Amino acid sequence: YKFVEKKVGIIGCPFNGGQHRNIGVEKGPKKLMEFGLIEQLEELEWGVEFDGHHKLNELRPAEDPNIGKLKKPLYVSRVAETVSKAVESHLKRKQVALTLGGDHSLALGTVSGTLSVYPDACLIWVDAHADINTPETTKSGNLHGCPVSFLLGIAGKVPGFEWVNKILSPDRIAYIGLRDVETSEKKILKQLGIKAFSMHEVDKYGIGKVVEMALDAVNPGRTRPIHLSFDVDALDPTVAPSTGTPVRGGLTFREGHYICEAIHETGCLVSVDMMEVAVPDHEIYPDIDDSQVFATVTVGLSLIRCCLGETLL
Ligand code: HAR
Ligand code: MN
Ligand code: MN
Ligand code: MN
Repeated sequence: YKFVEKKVGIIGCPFNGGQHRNIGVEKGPKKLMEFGLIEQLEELEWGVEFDGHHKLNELRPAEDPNIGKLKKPLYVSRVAETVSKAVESHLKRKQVALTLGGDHSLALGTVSGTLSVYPDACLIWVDAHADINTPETTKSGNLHGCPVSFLLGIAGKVPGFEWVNKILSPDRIAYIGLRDVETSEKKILKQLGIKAFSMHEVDKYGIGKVVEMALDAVNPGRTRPIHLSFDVDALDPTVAPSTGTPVRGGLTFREGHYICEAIHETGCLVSVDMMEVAVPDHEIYPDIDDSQVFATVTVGLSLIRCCLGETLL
């Protein structure tokens, strides 16, 4: 490991304020832990630190009016700031920071925290979505569709978000798995020349070549720390059905795992997000059954294990 000791700090983030569905994305972290994450990482010989799930509900302001289209801006901002400090504290102690979500607006915090300890870090964003809408371009107003614009410093001034000051250069981010990108987002990706490997490129080159090209783009000498932000909806819905915004035509089980294995092999991984794992109520989402929740939680766990060195042989 180029930057950390073999220790991991788990940051549980039961949060759904960056999106509007009542699908239980705030219940993902607890489920991931209940399914034995600590034991699994100890089995891989990691020292594990877990301080309990963060009580993010308590950060919800009494009043939180929309800012333009943005929904719950103050809540999301406060939560992300708290999470950034948690990530920062684990990284400063030479641990890998492993953040469990929760909706993907949390990554505004996790990546900011990573950049504050490792200013030269690069970001691999694995997702069906680009999450790069700005406060101006977002149609939904959901902040889980916007974190990357804040991280790149193209979101403009938004009250409450003044703390976001660690700016990621556009040549330090690469996407893998995209297939549901809005026109507004495509324009931003093009304008900034951001390396993005959609499912089209995965089909064309294969996942091995795609990961190599992504790493060559953002981390050519494999000398920079890597933050991996993995949105479980990057996987095909047949593999990870229990998530807020499933999009068909996604990564296979093995493609998802390959990404994690290859990033582990660089020795550069310092921070990992596993986001958007949902645990819905049967009454509200009768179409998602226990076996689908089981599949999604267990694939989340096995992706995490691969990030931390689990191999097939
Ligand atoms: N692009 C849409 C929006 O901005 C939906 C993106 C959010 N979905 C996610 N994030 N799960 O990856 O609202
Ligand atoms: Mn901690
Ligand atoms: Mn996402
Ligand atoms: Mn997504």
